[in-house]
Amino acid sequence: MKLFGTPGSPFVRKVRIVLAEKGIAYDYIVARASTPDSPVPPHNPLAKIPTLVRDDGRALYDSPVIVEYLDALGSGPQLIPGDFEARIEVKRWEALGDGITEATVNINHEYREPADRRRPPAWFEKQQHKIDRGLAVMEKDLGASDWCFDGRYTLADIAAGYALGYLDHALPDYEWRSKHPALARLAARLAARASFSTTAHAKAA
Ligand SMILES: N[C@@H](CCC(=O)N[C@@H](CS)C(=O)NCC(=O)O)C(=O)O
Repeated sequence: MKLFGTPGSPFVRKVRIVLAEKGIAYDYIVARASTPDSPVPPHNPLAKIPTLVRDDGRALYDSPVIVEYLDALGSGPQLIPGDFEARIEVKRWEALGDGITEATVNINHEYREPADRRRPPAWFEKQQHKIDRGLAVMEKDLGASDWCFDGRYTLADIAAGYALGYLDHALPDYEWRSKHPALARLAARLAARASFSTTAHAKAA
């Protein structure tokens, strides 16, 4: 199978973490989604990364669909529980991680605009509130547990971990650890896993 993506995309990293956890071999095609010559749109009409192309040519998107597909393949821990209520709870964690990451991407992209063309402060506050509220819920739901759901490693931990990793990468001045000690412990625990360390976003030069 082929994965289209870039090292800077948090959603691509999420998929790469799952591929590593499941021990699945793949070709990593580094490609942006919406450059004029991008190879992505023929596979994904939405022109977004990650896009996964299976060996028979069928494409999958977006990251929640891809990780659910991958969880059924390969070895490694089962990341999405089979039981309906448990599955929905893990998917809720995934939605929280994805939503925090979306807001972080939005802020990061907007900062690339010249200062006089940026959106108003109220827009930044709205994105920041999504991040703050999302982290507060994760912190509360994680509590004293080692893992986000049911005391075992699941996609919920990957969702929280890749969102926190992207926060550190994209908004390095945002200090979230002191207010969220349980998440800080989780991030440290996850950083020690090969799936996280081998896919980490490059540090800014
Ligand atoms: N919900 C999607 C988000 C994917 C996404 O927004 N990817 C960005 C890169 S980080 C992208 O492809 N942007 C190009 C575009 O929107 O044109 C997922 O989880 O896969």
